[in-house]
Amino acid sequence: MIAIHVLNGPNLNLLGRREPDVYGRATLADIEADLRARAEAEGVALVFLQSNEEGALVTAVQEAGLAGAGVVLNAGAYTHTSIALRDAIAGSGARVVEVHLSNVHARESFRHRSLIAPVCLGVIAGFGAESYLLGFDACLSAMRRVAGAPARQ
Ligand code: CA2
Repeated sequence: MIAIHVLNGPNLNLLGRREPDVYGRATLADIEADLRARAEAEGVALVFLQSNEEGALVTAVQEAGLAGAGVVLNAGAYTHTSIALRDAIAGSGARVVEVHLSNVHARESFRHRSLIAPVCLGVIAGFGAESYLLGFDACLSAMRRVAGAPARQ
C-alpha cells in the first residue's frame, strides 16, 4: 500500500486562529480531515504530523524516505533556513512535494528562497488549504509512477 506522510513545520499548529487573511480560516485539524478523506478514497495510508522542532522534522523526513513513503511537506519557516531538512530529503531519498498555504513569492523577499525546493519533486504554493490536496495528488501520482521501483538513490 502506498503511504504518504504529511509533515508540518513550526507554528502551523496556530492555523485558523491568527492571520486568517494570510493563511485562511482552516485549522490544521480541518486540513488533516480533508486529507484523511482523500487518502481513504484513494486507498493510501496517511501519516500526519506537526512539529515546531527542526530535529523532529528531520527525523520524520528520514523515516518516511527510508520507508519508501511519499512526503507532502510544509516546512514553514524552515523552508527558508534549513540545510538539515534539505540533507534529510536528499540523504533518505524521500520523494517530497513542498507545499505552502500562501504564495511565498508574493510576500517578503526572505520567503522567496527555498533551501529544500531543489531536492523536492515540485512546489505548490498559494492555494490555501487546497495546496495540501494538490500536493497530496501530485505526490500520489509520482508514487504510483514509481510503484514497485526502489527508492531514488
Ligand atoms: O505559506 C505557508 O504555508 C508557509 O509555509 C507558512 C509559514 C511561513 O514561514 C512560510 O514562509 C510560508 C508560517 C507558518 C505560520 O503559520 C501561522 C499560522 C497562523 C498564525 C501564525 C502563524
